[in-house]
Amino acid sequence: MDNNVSRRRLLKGMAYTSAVAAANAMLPGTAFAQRAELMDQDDQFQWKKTPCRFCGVGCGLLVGISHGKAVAVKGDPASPVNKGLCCVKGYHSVQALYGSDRLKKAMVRKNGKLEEVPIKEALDLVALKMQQTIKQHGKDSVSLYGSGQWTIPDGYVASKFMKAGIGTNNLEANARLCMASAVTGFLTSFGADEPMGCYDDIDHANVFILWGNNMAEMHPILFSRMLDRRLKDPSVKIISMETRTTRTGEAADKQILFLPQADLAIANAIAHELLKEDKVDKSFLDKHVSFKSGKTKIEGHATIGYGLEDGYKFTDEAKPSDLEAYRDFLDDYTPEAVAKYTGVSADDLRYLAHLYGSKKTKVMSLWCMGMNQHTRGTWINNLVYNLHLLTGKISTPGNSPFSLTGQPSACGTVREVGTLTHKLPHGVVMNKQHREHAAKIWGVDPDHIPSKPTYHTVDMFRALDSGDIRFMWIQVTNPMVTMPKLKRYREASQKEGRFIVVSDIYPTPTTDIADVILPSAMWIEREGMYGNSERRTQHFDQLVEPPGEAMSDTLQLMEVARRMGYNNLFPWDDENHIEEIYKEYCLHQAGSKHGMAPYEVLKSQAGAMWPYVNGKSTQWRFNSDYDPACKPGSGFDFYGNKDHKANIWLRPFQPAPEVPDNEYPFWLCTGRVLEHWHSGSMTRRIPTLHKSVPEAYVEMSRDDAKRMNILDGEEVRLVTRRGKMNFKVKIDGRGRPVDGQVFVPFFDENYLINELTLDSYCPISKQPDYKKCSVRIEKI
Ligand code: MGD
Ligand code: MGD
Ligand code: SF4
Ligand code: MOS
Repeated sequence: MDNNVSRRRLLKGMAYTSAVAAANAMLPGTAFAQRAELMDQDDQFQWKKTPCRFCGVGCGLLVGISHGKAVAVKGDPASPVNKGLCCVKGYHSVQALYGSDRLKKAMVRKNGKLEEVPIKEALDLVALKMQQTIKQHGKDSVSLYGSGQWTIPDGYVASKFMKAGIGTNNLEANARLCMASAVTGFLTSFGADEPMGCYDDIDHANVFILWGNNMAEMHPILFSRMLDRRLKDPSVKIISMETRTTRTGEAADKQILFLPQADLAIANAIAHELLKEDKVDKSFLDKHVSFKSGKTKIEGHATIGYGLEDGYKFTDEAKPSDLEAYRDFLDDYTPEAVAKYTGVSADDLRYLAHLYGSKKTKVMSLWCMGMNQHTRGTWINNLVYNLHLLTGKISTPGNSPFSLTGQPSACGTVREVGTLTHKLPHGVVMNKQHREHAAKIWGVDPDHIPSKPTYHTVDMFRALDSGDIRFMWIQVTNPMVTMPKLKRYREASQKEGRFIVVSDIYPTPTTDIADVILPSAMWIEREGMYGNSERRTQHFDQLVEPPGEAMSDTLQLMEVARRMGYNNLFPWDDENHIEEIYKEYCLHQAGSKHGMAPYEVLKSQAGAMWPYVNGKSTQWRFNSDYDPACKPGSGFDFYGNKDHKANIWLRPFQPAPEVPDNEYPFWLCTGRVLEHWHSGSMTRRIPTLHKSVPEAYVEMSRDDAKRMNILDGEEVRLVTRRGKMNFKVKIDGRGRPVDGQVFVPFFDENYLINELTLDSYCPISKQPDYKKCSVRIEKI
């Protein structure tokens, strides 16, 4: 496609303006230096507050505006999240607004070629196509695929449009690829989504245990906050469990390498030791914990039950259990037995148990994609909660199992507003009362909202392939880079009779397959809110004008919905629609368990945390000293569950669906690097960031390379059961895999690693596992 070629040329030929190697800025301490420099600059700009547009840490930024352009960034000292700090992506974030190939005009495919049209015409066409498709193939033949980078109003309007307007549950978001296991983990253990603690836990904990989370690169400001805590109190310990050596492991007091998928057994071994050594909090267990065993039934082949398509049946019912049954269950997980297949020594397993169990420690566990992108993602979330529940180290300052989010509003928009097939802004579609609650606020008949979920993300693309879905509108996500087993889904989108609409800010491999491209106004080119990892909602005003005819995703959705006749659902005038939408959304969440801070509060301060009750953010949920939803004086009250107790789950170790064998002898892991954001569409247009990591590569261990006679920088071919691709080898780079494993980042659209990854997923959360499949390395 000519579009494609010209984009490649542009990205390759970009002028490299800055000589600062961004990689340096990740070294602990440098962030502080940069901040000081920026603070020194005199006030020639107007500084306006906004949350950062990139990761789920949700740093508060001050953006310097001059002559209608965003020209500088500094950390907002008033933000309790980052206290004035900022990482390289934050500092350079405003440059993402100004790439020279920003989409400014709508485009429509005519006779195979994309042609510019006025945006009103493109919106007419989208509405017409949606109506025609519904008429011909039914409501469930149209779908909307959104994002954890959607603002809260985008997600709210999307949900209202699909569920209250059209009457279909064909709404999903990319956070399914990211946060779904975290959600099902919370729901099965506590009956309520999102962390009980908050970032202030970092300032109270004295032991940090990371479960496969490369925080130094992915959550850099929280990582600095943790290092800062250790500087102030040298007895603080940071333990990084990881499958390959990263900057996080290097900065930790102790690194513990483990084999992929082994985390399940490790968590059980720690629990085994805690019980054996009597390091459990008996009174907490008696009062606040229920035991559950999963009656897991998988029918069919052994590797089935991982969301592959061969008609498996997976059931996971909860049966009541007890402490004695749990003790028996853990017999298989002695440190010696577990050491044999996890790569972790029995001594290290005992050491971890000692840290969790010691009376003197306040423990914070942290994780992200290592545990969530996992075919037993729900289970491993449960198993880490078990450790905090056994020891009663939860919901108090510094004692905190903390599931980190990735995207700026994966929590705020996808999980809270509920832009998923089974969700509503409050509750789930399967629950009649929840449907009635939503329908009342929306002013529709409750029966208009279908009670059955339709397709989760992977299934939605499979339905596009089968033809059950004919129309897909994609906003703020780049699935033609980021879906697993990509080739199949790209081919699906190109089949006869499929119509794809893409809203983006730059040309991408996803706009390449579009029939209509809508140019979007991004971040501070419109008003909005994001919700970060610690339940903090943050507001930003429109600070600059969007380019050309670019329009916010909220307005695009409303414009199409109105053209389809749903005017009564979207009565707000364009001037203050964001305020009105947010106020309506708050009606869904009202109450002491999930009340949201009023619009005016969000406008005036650096965010507020829900449950926001009586003018106050709640920092620690389920603890009656802090959380007004708890029964007063109860100590702890896990009110998400009917019995007001949290669940300890008996969950076994099970192997990954695809493991290395003779034909494909290596593990392939994929993930991120500090300088790039996901598919790289924005960060590859920021010269400093692009220059620091200009191209994807495969990381290999020095010994494997030596054994195979492969040199650093040499090209090799990676082959999986799904595809093959050539990469340059990187040895002893920033990340260092152990023998038998390789790692490839996914930011580079010229190397679509997802053509090689596997689309199997956790059968409970439906989140795919991008962290492991088997691969062969061929010399060329
Ligand atoms: P990844 O690179 O996806 O990052 O943040 P992370 O999850 O920290 O995952 C790498 C980790 O997976 C490694 O540390 C590895 O040890 C672990 N891992 C591999 N296999 C296993 C396993 O079997 N079990 C366990 N427990 N761990 C394993 C992701 C986060 O980053 C997300 S979700 C988003 S949306 C954001 N994206 C992003 C970005 O694109 N760029 C930057 N710079 N920051 C980002 N922050 C967020
Ligand atoms: P992004 O690059 O964040 O990746 O995957 P995606 O969401 O697909 O895509 C965001 C798109 O929105 C970009 O094209 C950007 O240009 C555009 N954009 C930016 N601002 C706006 C806006 O305001 N409006 C509109 N309409 N568009 C905008 C992320 C996904 O990737 C995630 S979250 C995870 S956790 C998965 N991780 C993962 C992995 O670890 N390994 C591999 N191999 N693949 C993965 N894929 C998943
Ligand atoms: Fe932005 Fe995340 Fe960096 Fe904070 S840590 S500045 S939120 S990318
Ligand atoms: Mo990754 S939400 O998108 O956390």
